[in-house]
Amino acid sequence: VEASIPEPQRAAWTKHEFSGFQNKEEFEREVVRHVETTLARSIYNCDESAAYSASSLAFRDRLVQGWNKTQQRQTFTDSKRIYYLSLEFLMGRALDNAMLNLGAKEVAKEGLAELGFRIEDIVGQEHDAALGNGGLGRLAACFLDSMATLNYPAWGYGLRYRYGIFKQEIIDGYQVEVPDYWLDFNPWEFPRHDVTVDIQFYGQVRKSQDENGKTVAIWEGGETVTAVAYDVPTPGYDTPSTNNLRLWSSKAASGEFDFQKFNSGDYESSVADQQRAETISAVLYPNDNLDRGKELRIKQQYFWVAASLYDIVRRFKKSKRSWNEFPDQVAIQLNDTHPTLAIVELQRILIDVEGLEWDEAWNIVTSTFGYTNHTVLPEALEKWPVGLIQHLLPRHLQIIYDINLFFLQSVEKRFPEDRDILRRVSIIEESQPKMVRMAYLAVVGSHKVNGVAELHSDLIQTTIFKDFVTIFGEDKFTNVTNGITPRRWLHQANPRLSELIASKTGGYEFLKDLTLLNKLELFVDDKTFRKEWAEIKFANKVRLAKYIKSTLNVNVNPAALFDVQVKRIHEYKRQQLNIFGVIHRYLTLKAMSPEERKKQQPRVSIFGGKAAPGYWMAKQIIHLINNVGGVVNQDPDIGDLLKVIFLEDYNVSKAEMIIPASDLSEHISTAGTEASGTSNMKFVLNGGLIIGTCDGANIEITREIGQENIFLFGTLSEDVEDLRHMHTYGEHPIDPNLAKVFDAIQGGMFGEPNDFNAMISAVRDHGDYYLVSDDFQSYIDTHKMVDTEYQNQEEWISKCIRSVARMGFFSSDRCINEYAEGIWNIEPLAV
Ligand code: GLS
Repeated sequence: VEASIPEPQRAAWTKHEFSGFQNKEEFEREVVRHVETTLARSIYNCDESAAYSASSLAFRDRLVQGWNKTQQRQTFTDSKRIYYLSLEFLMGRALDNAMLNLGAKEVAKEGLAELGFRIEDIVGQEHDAALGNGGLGRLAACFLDSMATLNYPAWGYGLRYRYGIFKQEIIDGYQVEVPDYWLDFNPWEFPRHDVTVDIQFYGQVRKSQDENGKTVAIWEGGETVTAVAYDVPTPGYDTPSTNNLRLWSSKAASGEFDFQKFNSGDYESSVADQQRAETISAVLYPNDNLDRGKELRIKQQYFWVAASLYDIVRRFKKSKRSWNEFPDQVAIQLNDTHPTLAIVELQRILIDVEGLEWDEAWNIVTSTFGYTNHTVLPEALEKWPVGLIQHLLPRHLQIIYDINLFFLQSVEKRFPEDRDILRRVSIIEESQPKMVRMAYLAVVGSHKVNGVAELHSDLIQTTIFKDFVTIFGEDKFTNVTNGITPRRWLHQANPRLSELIASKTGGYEFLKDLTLLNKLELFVDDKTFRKEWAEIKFANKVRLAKYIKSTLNVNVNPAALFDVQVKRIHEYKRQQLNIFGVIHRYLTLKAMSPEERKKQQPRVSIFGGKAAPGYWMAKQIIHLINNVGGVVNQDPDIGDLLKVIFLEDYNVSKAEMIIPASDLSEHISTAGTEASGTSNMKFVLNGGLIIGTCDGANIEITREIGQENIFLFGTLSEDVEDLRHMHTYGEHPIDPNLAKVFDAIQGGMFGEPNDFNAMISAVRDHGDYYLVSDDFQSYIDTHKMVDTEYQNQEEWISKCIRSVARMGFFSSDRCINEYAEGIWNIEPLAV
């Protein structure tokens, strides 16, 4: 690799080895320097926000050193890299994470204290980087943390949305969406105005002959938009490795800003061009597990994958290797089908730009990509109208047709007797209008396809991809059960618990090898240990109770059982089941005598989560929860026995506060619908128990921690189809307890009687697709068991400790190692 500084001058550079800060004094000096120079403030006007900015800049300086070294090491060793393509990265806050990963939080805490600030207040100044909807985006963020921690040469590629996921306000019980403009001041990104790629849209394809007489396709005309790189350093824990997350921002291509128009006074339309280009990366689509098929969305997808591939190919070409080495140097993981066009784009680059033959190119392509499926919900599976792709990406549509043709030919040859198989597996769905099935394209164009939990990986192989298993064989399909980073989800979110665990397991090694948690089993019977454990849980609950008081002005008793369901609001996740259960509890308490009530276990039911703005039913669920809270929380008969709380604007940093405060959390999706779930892992890791269905990763959590430590209930996934069939064609009497709940709602107990008719009808009259009635009785019975078991605190805490001790498997480090070995074929870089 060539250095841009000639040999004789390099000594002048290297003598200035910059070390950042090593101790409290140096940290303070850096903060003061940034306040007084970078921010142009002083001792007279340094508020918490300025102290946050300066602290971040001080840490950023340190990150950059590791980052530079990591990038240089990757370039020099020229080892294989993994590129993780994800439309979502739900990063949360960066400062706290940087402090912990760099092992300098104590230094910062003391330094800030001397400068007159509390570290919690400074960390709390930061705006979440919320470039994601839910689990899928947060998984990508956990993966970045693990890839850096394990020293894998990895890059993330995404979009730099100007607006992340909206902020949720609750007004009169209804969700209202407010735009999240988060880029005011973001010290964690580096604009690379010199790293740009021009991306083409629309236009036509013309056939031509090259100098050897070979027919080639020329894609010309249309419009060009420029992608500008913004780099975000992502540090590993306890390692100098700092990887890069490259986010693309769109702007009008140079020359697009039409000076002709500008000078002739047509200022507005020239600005309009500019704005149209910028629209591409303007906003994150706020849907989770739902595909809306909007044109701008596929423009985002192509813009991002084309820029990323250009970058990847450019980096590969610097090594001057031959093309057949591409898959030895490059692994690309598709986080869901959103980046599937990358398959087509790489094929296009190889045949149209680099002049490779189709078969050689296609071999390279399929050896390079891996595809992770994150859902089997039909409404989430992406399909794009052929006409739209024809218009937007005419050359890509031709290539998709060719990929499909060759694929179907090979299928026909192998299964000549199955006349229907071609229709079933065709990448083009012969519907009106014709559609491109992105998941099929992703399967055909990848060498490995994985689901995200065992049940889910089995399901994709027996349902949506069944024919493809027959065609490609079982080896192509695999499972990698999701994981979470213990750095953020234990050490950062729950520092006292982390410290207690460290004191018993031999230091903080468990943060790098989570299986070391198993040493905690030795202390389950240790009374003082249990007491400390319980004190920490209580303190976390007190903190959440204070937050509830300050934001909602509701008093909740921290000694009550905190029962939490925080996640996106979705019918399949069944927050409606939860709130119906809460209403049932309320009705039961109301019917009791005061003496009987005294014997009941006090509870706080806590909800949080956003509904997609266009998802009307999900918004109704939020409304009902708030209405129930409005009635129950005021009821003097009930007092502390039951409180119902809806926490506004659930996001990553709120999760860090809520999860450590939970006694019981709800993971109650209809069996077979939640691909994995990852908050289930976070809650257990923080010493809470879970109530859940046999779905997603709940099943593996049960296997690891023991079924005596989890409250399972409800229909099994293998029985779901039959029940649905019965609902549609047979008898479907509503559960009698649930019927009473419906009567209470429709009798006006929780506001306008008719407001919730649709929610009730979905269960009573429209086939109860999510099996709310079928599972209701076992759900409330299981909650009764929870109440009884919670009364025996000693036993409850023992269960929590045992569960934590057995959670080692769910580290995202394990998960990334599985991807690296089984899919990417990549090794860590020695540090
Ligand atoms: C999701 C699934 O719904 C979750 O169950 C899963 O944990 C997550 C990460 O694999 O992916 N799929 C999706 O579209 N959104 C998700 O959160």
